[in-house]
Amino acid sequence: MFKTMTGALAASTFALTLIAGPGYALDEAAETAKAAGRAQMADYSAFDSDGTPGISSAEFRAAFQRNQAFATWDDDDDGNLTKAEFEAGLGNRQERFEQRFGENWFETWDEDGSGAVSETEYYEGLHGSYDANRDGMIDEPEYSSFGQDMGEDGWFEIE
Ligand SMILES: [Ca+2]
Ligand SMILES: [Ca+2]
Ligand SMILES: [Ca+2]
Ligand SMILES: [Ca+2]
Repeated sequence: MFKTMTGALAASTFALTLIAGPGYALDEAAETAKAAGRAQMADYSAFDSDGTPGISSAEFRAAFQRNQAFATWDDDDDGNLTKAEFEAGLGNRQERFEQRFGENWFETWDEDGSGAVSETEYYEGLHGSYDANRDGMIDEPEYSSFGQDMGEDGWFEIE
């Protein structure tokens, strides 16, 4: 009885290996590429591109435009994010998002009060939110919060 079970187990494990094998390799390659992309995005110097200390709003936008979060969350493709689109995109990360940016993040980012966050408002709002000391620049310690949010299970971990 024991022997039969072991045999059955071995056979099923073998079958699983056959099925999962090539797919796993592909997944792994995709994961490696993703991780490389993330590492590049998570590199402070990739953002601070102009040689002046800190990441200005323009530098932030230039580098972060490659992140797909805005386009992914913009469900109706109108170039604006409503609060509902943010919430749908964030899913269960919404609470941590609010902890990071404060309760009034949407009102703050929606600078013209249109009820939606345009792409410009989005990059400027984000830049302002990470600029904790409000000196107009994201320095390296401030950037570390941003790095976390781009990292694994962060809301910007979108490829
Ligand atoms: Ca700079
Ligand atoms: Ca939209
Ligand atoms: Ca707006
Ligand atoms: Ca700052």
